[in-house]
Amino acid sequence: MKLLILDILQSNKYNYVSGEDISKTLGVTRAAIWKYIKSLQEEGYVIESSPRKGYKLTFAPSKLSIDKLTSNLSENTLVKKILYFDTIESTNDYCKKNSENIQNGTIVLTDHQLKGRGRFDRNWFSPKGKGIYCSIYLKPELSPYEISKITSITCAAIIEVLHSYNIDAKVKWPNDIYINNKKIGGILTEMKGDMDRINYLIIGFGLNVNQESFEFPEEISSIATSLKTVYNKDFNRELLLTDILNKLENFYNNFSENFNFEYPLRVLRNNSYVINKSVTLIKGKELIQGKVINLGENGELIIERNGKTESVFSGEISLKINS
Ligand code: BT5
Repeated sequence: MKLLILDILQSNKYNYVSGEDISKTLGVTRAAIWKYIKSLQEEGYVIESSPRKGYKLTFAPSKLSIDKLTSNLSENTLVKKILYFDTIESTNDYCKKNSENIQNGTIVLTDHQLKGRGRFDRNWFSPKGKGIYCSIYLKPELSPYEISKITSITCAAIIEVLHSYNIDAKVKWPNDIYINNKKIGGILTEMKGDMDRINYLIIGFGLNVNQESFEFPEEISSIATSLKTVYNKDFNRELLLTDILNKLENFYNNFSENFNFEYPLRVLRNNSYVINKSVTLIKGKELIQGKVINLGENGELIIERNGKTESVFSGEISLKINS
């Protein structure tokens, strides 16, 4: 029923359709129509309602074109299968819950996450049709100790792609992508394994693409941004995602086959948002203050504290830049 109502509104785009007409056409009560309209609004459709004129659709969230992505990525050796959902709780959670049944190289994509997650179970705001929400499920022959490098490689791939669009993006160690001092993306790498073997790996990343600044919820409105907010135009999500997955393929294969981490590390060092800054590292209840000197050979943070240098590995640590 909801889709039938949407169909009527879409074919009358920019014009009002009265509730009575919809009700007659579909044989449902006007109260029921109102309920479906509310549900469409919650999904990101902007529908104006007027007691006298009825309903008018003014904005429909765009949908990722999976056909386009499938053909764009046909040569990508990392992408063996694409699963797409209009709406899902979390693409990373989907991979986890179905880890026994999905094949190595499955990419899970969605237009909308209801429970998008960051590190430490923090929330990832994922409005419909506006961002990139992607998880890659892999079964690599890598040691679990390499996992933080996978996050670094993914950050570096996203940074290089954004630079190719002339976008000056930076990495806030260990997993945040920043533009203009605000967060535009984040990476959540998760794995299951034992001491010396990874059973599976999930590389999840989220990127704010076409959100307007006023669409961010209040709690992140001062720290979050999107490409549209900065550049005042819509970006093609399929092209951006294709470029990221192709760059990631290149960095990932070089790393998993030849252990080549040097190039991504150089990208991270050259585009760090934290080097030379004074920071507070938060590890549970412990706060560590220091100045970031560099990134080490394995992508770890090298800080100076009380006149000494220390290495900090990402693990359970959050980083705050001191003002
Ligand atoms: C991250 O966590 O930045 C990793 C985000 C990964 C999201 C992807 S989307 C596809 C895949 N499936 C998932 O369920 N997740 C992954 P963290 O460093 O913990 O940052 C989380 C913090 O960023 C939150 O506490 C907010 O302060 C802020 N935040 C939330 N949503 C945001 C957004 N859309 N843009 C910018 N900042 C946001």
